Amino acid sequence: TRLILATRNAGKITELRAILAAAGLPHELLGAEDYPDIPDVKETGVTFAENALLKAHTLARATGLPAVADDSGLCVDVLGGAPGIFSARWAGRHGDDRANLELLLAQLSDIDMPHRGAHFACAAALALPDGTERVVEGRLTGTLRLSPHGTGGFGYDPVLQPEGESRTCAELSPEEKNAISHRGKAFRALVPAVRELVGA
Ligand code: ITT
Repeated sequence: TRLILATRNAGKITELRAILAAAGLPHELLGAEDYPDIPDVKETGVTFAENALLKAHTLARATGLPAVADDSGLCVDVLGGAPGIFSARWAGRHGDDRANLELLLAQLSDIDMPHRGAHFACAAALALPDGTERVVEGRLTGTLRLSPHGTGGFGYDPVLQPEGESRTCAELSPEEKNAISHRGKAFRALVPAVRELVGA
């Protein structure tokens, strides 16, 4: 059976392929790039779960295949949970990871270490062409460092230091990050639903 990943974010695609393969899903994973004609999904939801479902339903309907989608972001305690669902376009241009990271560090420049708590959140959604849906969430809690460290991962990884770690997410190996990440937790929790609704 085939599953389509409803994301155009290269960092997510790499992680999702590894997470789902490690969880033993035998499905052939197609990327949204295999379906270039599909219109961009307007992320009009106000929660990660709503946006993940929007993306999964749009792709499932357009392709006739079961689709999984990820909506995720960084929620900063002293910013009242921002950037949250706006994490990908915090500095203005969608997907400009470097500008987003710079803006975040500038916004937190007056905030010292004990007050730099934050978490990554991920909603993992599965949608079938007939409209059946499932969605689950995962979190990774930590502290935001004062400057970027490491070259791995993507997005805000160079500044988020997971609780109990001395390294940032960008200093972890891909396997280490996936084992504890918001995305790893959410998609491993989605696997039983994929088995139940898609098979295998
Ligand atoms: P798709 O909608 O095509 O999946 P996107 O990048 O637009 O891709 P989102 O709207 O879910 O996806 O935005 C996610 C943003 O949150 C992403 O651009 C990063 O800035 C941040 N983010 C999410 N997961 C992350 C992670 O594991 N590490 C670092 N930053 C992350």
